[in-house]
Amino acid sequence: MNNKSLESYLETACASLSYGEALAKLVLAAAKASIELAHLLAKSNLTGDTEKLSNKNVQGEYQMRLDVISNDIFVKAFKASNVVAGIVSEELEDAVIFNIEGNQYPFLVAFDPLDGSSNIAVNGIVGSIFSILPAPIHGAIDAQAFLQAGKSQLAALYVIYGPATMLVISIGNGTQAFTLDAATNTFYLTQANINISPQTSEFAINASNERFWEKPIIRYIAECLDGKAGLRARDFNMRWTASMVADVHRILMRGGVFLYPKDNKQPTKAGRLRLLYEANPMSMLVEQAHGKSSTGRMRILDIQPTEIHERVAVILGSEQEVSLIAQYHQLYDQQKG
Ligand code: AFP
Repeated sequence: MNNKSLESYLETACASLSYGEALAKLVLAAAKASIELAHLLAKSNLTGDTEKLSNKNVQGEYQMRLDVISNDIFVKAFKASNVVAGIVSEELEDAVIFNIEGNQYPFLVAFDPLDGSSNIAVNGIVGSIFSILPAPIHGAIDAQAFLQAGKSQLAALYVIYGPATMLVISIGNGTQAFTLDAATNTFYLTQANINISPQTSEFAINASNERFWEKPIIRYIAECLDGKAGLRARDFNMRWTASMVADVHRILMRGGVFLYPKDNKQPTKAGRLRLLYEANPMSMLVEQAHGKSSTGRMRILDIQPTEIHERVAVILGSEQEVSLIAQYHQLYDQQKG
């Protein structure tokens, strides 16, 4: 294997960062924990771990047993790393602060331990998503410390558990993809400095929600569906995997646009996806790969969060498509006055 390993990439890439050594330690801890989870996922049909539990998480969604198992694996890994002051997890109602008295650890981690877990029972693709934020040094910390705009992230990464287990990361100098060699439990660099094509003919959206969408989204999707005969003068393809990690990974690999817009199915919710541990890390990875990420009305990484499980509309991917969709929102809002 002549590809660079994750360890050796981090050694070089983090060398110039004041927090570089601690960041490398944290990323390797997350990588090691994800390998443990990958092995559990591979045998979950045999161990009966694919079952849905009777209890609901803070999101009001029924938990899968593997949601709980994966959360425990990562919480344990972050606590043991001794560089994480606290965590926010999709599966836990409150933030967990590891050292209540004066903090001396550099990072906060917000994560979704098992994204797309509804795919588990059908052997579909799932992933884990991590957002790494600076922790306030000294002084006690609480959940308020996590309420930082996404542009403050020091790093973002996800692991996708597919035919290959891959780890995709940005520490602010582009987006890199690593592939796991299961024989040696080592991640190797396979796609360096990913560049999302600015134009695409592929969109990802849960089309069953169409009747709940706002008009700019209805307009954009209708024009894609009109194909060659319509305004876009080309045919479009559609994909939807019900796992944000899988859809974003495809977009990083071959372009495309992912939309989970605000819809009127639950008008009080700003969107379905969570800002801190889904939208923000994915937005950093996409922007670092020269893509764009917006709510349709503003850049996601500029949003100032107000609570740790806040939801947001997400439109991300190929720059020209995201810009066009934002333009449709602007025109719609102007017409609405
Ligand atoms: P689960 O983790 O509950 O399966 O939800 C996955 C997700 O948060 C995100 O990964 C998908 O893009 C989106 O929800 C799928 O939503 P739909 O169920 O409406 O397709």
